[in-house]
Amino acid sequence: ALQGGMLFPRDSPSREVKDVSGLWSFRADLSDNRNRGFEEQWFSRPLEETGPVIDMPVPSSYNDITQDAKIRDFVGWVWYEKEVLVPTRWIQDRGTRIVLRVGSAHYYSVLWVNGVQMTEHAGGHLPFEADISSVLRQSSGGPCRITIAVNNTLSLETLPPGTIQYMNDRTRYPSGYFVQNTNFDFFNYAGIHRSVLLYTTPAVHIDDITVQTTFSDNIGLVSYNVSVLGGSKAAVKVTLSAKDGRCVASSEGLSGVLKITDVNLWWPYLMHENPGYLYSMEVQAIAEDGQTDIYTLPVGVRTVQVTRSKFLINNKLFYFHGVNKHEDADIRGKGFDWPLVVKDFNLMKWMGANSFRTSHYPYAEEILQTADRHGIVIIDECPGVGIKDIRSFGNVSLAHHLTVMEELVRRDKNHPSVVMWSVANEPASEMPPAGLYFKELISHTKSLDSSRPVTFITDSNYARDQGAPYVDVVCVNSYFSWYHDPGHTELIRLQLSTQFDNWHGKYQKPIIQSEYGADAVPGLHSDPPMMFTEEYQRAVLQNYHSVFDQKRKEFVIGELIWNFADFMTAQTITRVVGNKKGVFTRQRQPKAGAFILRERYWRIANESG
Ligand code: GCB
Repeated sequence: ALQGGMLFPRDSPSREVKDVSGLWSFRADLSDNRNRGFEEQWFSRPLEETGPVIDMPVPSSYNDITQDAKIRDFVGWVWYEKEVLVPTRWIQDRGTRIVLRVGSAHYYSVLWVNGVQMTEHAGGHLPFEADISSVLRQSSGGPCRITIAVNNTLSLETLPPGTIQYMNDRTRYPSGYFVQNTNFDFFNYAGIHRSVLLYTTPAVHIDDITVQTTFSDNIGLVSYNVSVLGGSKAAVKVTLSAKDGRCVASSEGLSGVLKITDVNLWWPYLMHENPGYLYSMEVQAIAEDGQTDIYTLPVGVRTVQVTRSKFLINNKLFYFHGVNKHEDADIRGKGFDWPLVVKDFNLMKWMGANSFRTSHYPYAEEILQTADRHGIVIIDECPGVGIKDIRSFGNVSLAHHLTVMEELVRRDKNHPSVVMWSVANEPASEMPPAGLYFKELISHTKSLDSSRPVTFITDSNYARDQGAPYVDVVCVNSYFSWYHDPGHTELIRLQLSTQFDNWHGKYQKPIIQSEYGADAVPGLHSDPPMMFTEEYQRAVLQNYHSVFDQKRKEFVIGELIWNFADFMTAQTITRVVGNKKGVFTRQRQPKAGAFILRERYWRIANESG
């Protein structure tokens, strides 16, 4: 099990946050063995003393920042460095803990401060941090030189998995030539993708908070658990305030239940005139010497329930009409960017989308916080995409997958917007080892969080899928008239009805169409429709929709378009400068399909409202 919590760093009367993102020094290790940086210990001195450096913005993928294809397509270690100034009072006050936190870096990271290794982390989409107080105090107010080496190589033991293939035919490839293979189509953007923060806490500090909520009639119940580190005898006080600042409940002790009369529930938008309602839960940990740590967590009170044919939020029917996304945009790649986040939420609301799946990896915490506030529902997916090789079902891979789920639940457990966990996308779930693999993975996830349903997304045949017995909701991807029977939109209705009846007949579980769609190169037109035109994408959508409309009266509980926006992919003969299945372009302009969805989603919202 993991050590410690991973609370999102927030300012408070006892805590300070300093964002050290911005321009960093950067070098890709292009040496033949890809290992010169470690051999020459580039972390031990300022990076510019060991060779040439370039400017690299953080957060951002490094791939599209330069004009150099070698950097765009680089596989191996890249080195980031920044020297920052730490306030003297942080250093002088020995009761202050100073923590360095990386929101995410893809994929494997090693972190040094002033040449001393602080931590390493495997996984490109979840945060990691280190207490750097003592290293900083040793250099007594001197500089704080942060070095982060990041390696984007994917192997059978990483999530997502990949393989490195050495090309040994010397008539076609130079010696040492290799390529990175993956079983997913999105570009393997790399670098420091989210903010790097320094933050402080008192020595005795709130390490983690877990809340679970329910209600009965007008009474809301928030059960909480707090863990405090750095001193065993701290007293804990908890107060819950409404939006107007009025205290509605309070409690003492490391765990307890807060009772709210006349509770304002957290509702998805389109279901309530006051959606995304959040209380503020202020936790105080008071050490024996009187030093107090304060952390305030937003809390939404809501319930989630799955029946044989329905999905309920606060005991009301919830139908997912939403999108699959990617963290992807021009220039910055997968780097966090507020303008992009706010634009995407505005577009989702414009089209009446009430939900999205974080395909195919955990998104930035700021995105989940935005969804909490706006009342947009999330299926939170771990980076288990492209598990196709039978070796990826081995024990080492499973152990890592369990750890990643622990990290994901630890980070996202308190978000009311998150209503379901997805442990994987399109694994080879018909392979014999998949049964045991998904049984363990899903039961482990449920042991970490008993309050949310768990699923994985399948594209296997219903009769052969080994993982579906363990999911709460069956999520199916299909691309009728695209990867199967290309051009034949007239087959969609028959094939889709059969797909739904097969799955529901076998499992008696509710079903989400978790992907469907077609590529449309914006501006390409034809009537009658042909593949890759906007008209074709529209026709595929309309055919799918007519079947959704029949089946949502029965057991289909959601539809998520693939994809919200066009996104970059590896270069292959099936992709034209990226995947064009977006209903928006990569620059977030609508194609014809976006207007179809907008009409439809608002119509569905108005029916049920
Ligand atoms: C899928 C994958 C998704 C791809 C999509 C496509 O099934 O889950 O990651 O981008 O198909 O367009 O091929």
